[in-house]
Order: sequence, then structure tokens, then C-alpha cells
Amino acid sequence: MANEYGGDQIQILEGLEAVRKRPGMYIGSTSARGLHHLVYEIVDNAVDEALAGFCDTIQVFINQDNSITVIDNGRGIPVDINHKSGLPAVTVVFTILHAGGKFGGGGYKVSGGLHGVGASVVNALSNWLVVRICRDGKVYEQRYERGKVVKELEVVGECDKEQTGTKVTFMPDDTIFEETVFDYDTLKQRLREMAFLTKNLKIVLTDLRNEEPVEKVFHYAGGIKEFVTYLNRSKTPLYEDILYFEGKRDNVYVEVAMQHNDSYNESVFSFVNNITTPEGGTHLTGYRNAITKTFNDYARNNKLLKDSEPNLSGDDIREGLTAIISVKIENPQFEGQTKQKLGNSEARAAVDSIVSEQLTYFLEQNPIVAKAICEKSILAQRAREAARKARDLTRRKTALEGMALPGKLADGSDKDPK
Ligand code: 2B7
Repeated sequence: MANEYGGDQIQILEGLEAVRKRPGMYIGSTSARGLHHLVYEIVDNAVDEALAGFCDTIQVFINQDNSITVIDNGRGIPVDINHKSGLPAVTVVFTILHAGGKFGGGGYKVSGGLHGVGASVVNALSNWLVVRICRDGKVYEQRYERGKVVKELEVVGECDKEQTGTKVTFMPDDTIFEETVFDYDTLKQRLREMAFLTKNLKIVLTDLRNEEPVEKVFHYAGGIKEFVTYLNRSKTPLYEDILYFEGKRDNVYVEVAMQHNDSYNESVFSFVNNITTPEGGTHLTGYRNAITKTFNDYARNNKLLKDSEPNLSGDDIREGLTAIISVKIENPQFEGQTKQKLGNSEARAAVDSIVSEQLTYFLEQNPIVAKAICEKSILAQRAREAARKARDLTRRKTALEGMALPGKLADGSDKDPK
């Protein structure tokens, strides 16, 4: 997809046919994974509305016929006529493969996934889709089939003036998807993650396919802090606090939450615009640099590490550490084979400086926690050193034995090795 679109203008890039011909290009695949991705794209738009500060609840229903309904209590997608196309704004959102839509008054600068083209992609890949909008005391509705308008936007009722929002129901196209049955647990997993990543946002998932509806509410006032608590739920934390750092630098919004447990595994998850980055990238590098340097400085300044002792390694400090690194950035550049690794250098600098500064302050304010972490890291360092020595010793021993062997054989077979 082109990246050359400029400013606030929505540019028509391709028709919906392009999406139907090459669905994989837009949603990754037509397997169960791609199917579930349709839901995330629609929910993403509602999450953007929440990030803009206008929506606090998103409901997701798996309907009896395996269609999906998403409802938000945001401002409602604008319905006024878009000058460029002569179409209602909502029609543009659902039928034109526009790029990075910022129309309707901004607030959509931070966008993950398909950068605002999600709605039209989902529409193109659905047998039918119905959007209902509450705005200005009216209920508007439009219906599409395989991406095309089949019912013009019309007012179908009234609502309270203060009551605004968007409701989208869609049925995935069974001629495109190999799998059209939604998996409750798959949706549950991702929606929970989205709720953790957007503090205070309430996401409700309801499965209406059973006799008794199954419902799950995700609502975390603490956001990624609660994510860390959740990840450490079956472990023993080394201390009570969840370390939490937040700030904005160079237009990069940074949030980090972390807590050590008594295990030996590092468990770090990084995100860019609410999307997971399994291969890490600059944001993760910035975080690692910051904690390695800050803990070493603290340990030295407080004589927890003697002058004669070597620095703690990053691995020593991150042993048993559970952490979430979440950044929001306007133009994320993804690199690597699978394009899942963040490349923006300003993200490294932003995470490094925010974590260094706030972690230094936290350690000064919380000497008991600081000491516990340093002591665990020093133990990890000693264990690592002991393991290295044992390995070296074994190697030397086997090397010696190995060397002795030909000599011995030679001894027994021939008096003169030559
Ligand atoms: C980039 C496009 C997709 N949009 C708006 C405004 C509100 C809004 C949306 C949405 C999914 C299912 C329920 C802006 C943004 C279009 O422009 S999309 N809410 N919710 C959504 O899609 N939910 C908006 C400025 C003023 N008023 C409304």
C-alpha cells in the first residue's frame, strides 16, 4: 500500500475489488486468523475514538448467525456530505479505500493496523454490513453488500441528543474466508489485551450463540499496570509495587510497567499503537539500555556493587522480570522480514530517557524495592559466573582427557608414537 498520501485529504487508492482479489494483502490471510482480524479492525476504530477521548465503552457481540456486532458510545461517524466525493462521510469510510483518514476534525493521528482503511476492508470482505449511527438526536443507517451500497444512508429513528455512537454489524464473506465461525477465546484474548492497553476503556464481549449468553467484561483502570499483575498472577512477585513510567517525548508517547517475580524468566511484551511487536525494535532497545544503565548506576552509588565487581548485565537485571512496553507514535516504521520490528530511532531515545529518568527517581524513593532487585540481579550475576566457570572447567577437563587418550593408546600400541 502506498505511503505517499498527504495531509488531511482522503485519497482514493484502489477500489474495493482490489481488496476482494487480494484479501491477504489487507488482512494477512483468509484463514481463521484473517477472519478474527476483521473484528479487530472494526474495534480498532472504536478504540481510536476512545483514545481521542470521546468513547469509554465498546461492546462486541458474536451473534447467533456468526455475524459480529460492535457498538461504541463515541461521537458517531460523521454523516455530513464529504465535499470531495459528494458522499456522506460514513459512506466514504466504508466504501473507499482511503488512506489514514483524519477527516472529521482530527484526533486520529495515532492509528495502528490498517491506518483507518480497516472499515472499508472489512466491508469489502463481508456478505453484508449494516452501520447505524446516533448523532444529533437522529439514528442513521446504511447497508452494504460485498462492499457496495445497497441502501442509501437514511434516518430510521430518533435518539436522545446526548446519546451518540456507532454500531456496526457484519457477516464475513464465506466465499473468501476458509473459516467463518468465530472463536470466543481468540476474541477474548485480543479484546482483553486491547483493554489493558487503553486504561479506563471498558470492552464487553458477549457470545449469543449459546442458550445462555456468555459475557466477559474487560475494564482496567490501571491499564498496563494491571496487565503486569495479570501476567504475574500465578507467580510470586519479588515486591508489591508495579513500576510504572509514562511520558511523551519527540511526539512518542511512552508507557512502561514492570515487576519482578521469583522465577528466572524474562517476560516482556512490547506494543506499538496497541499492536504487538514480537520482534521488538527501537522501543525495546531503549527500554533495555535504560534499565541496564540505571540499575548499575544505582547499585554502584549505593555500594550494593563493589568497585572491584563487574557491571550487572542486562540479562542479570531482567531475570524474573515481567514488563509491558507500549508506545504510541504517529508514523511507525516497521522493519525486518515480517515487518514487525519497530525502526523509528526517536522511539529508542524517548523510551530510554523517560525510563531512565523515572526509574532513577523510583529507586531513590523506594530503597527497599531497589535493594531487592539489585540483590536478585547480583545473585543472577553470580549464578551466571559460577555456571560459566563450571562450563570452562568441564571443557578443560574433557579437553585434557581427550588429549591424553591418543597418548595412552599410543602408549599401549607402540613405544614410539612417531
Ligand atoms: C478514520 C475513520 C475510520 N470516525 C470519525 C468520528 C467518530 C468515529 C469514527 C468511530 C466501530 C464500531 C462500532 C470524528 C474515523 C471515522 O470520524 S469511527 N467513531 N467508531 C467506529 O468506527 N466504531 C468522528 C470527529 C467528529 N465526530 C466523529
